[in-house]
Amino acid sequence: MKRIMLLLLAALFLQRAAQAAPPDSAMAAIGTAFALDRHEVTNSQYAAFLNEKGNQREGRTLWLELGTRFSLIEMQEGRFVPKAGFDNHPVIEVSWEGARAYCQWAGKRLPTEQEWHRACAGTGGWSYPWGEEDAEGRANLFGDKDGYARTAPGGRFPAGASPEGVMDLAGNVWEWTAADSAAAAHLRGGSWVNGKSMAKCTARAAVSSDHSYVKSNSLGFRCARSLP
Ligand SMILES: [Ca+2]
Repeated sequence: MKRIMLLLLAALFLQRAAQAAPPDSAMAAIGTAFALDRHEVTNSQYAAFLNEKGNQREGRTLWLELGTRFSLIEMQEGRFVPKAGFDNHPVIEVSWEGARAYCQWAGKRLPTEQEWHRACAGTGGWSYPWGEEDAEGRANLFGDKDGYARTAPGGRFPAGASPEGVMDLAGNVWEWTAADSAAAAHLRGGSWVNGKSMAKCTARAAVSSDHSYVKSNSLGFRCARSLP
């Protein structure tokens, strides 16, 4: 009897441990040094963060710009909620500070530019996450020929995955990377506003630059974590 009780307790413990385990399946190990989110951070994930921390003003702006005609998160009865149908689309209109704060809240951090590039170009120095083939059908880029006039839900372009299974590195939204300050931060990967040249692993942009192709409605982020 005692032995059965112990077995039941052990089973319960294992079940609880499985439930409480961090969602590491949502991250891909890149070599042995770090792991990267498989997907860009979504509106529903960012709304959950804002509901816990509030939309703080840091630097020149709020973490999330609300109320523009592009924003995909809105306030409903005092809570942050993704607009209908946009739960799994990447968050946009997010400041560098807002991206950094989210990753910290999630127990992660922004990837460095070097890490982002390694995840995109692999060990072979590829032009795109999938290699050298044309971007058509592999990324959400400019125009609606790819099926999406603006952002796409994460993971809709499996042919565009990196060897380690990271999705949408090229296109969908530009992705913030780590820096000493917002002014020094760069974005990688291009977006639904851009053509394929901006989706190359080597392409980079900054909002402070003269390039008009970087707009807040086309930028988001994903998080990284160092591996022990
Ligand atoms: Ca992207």
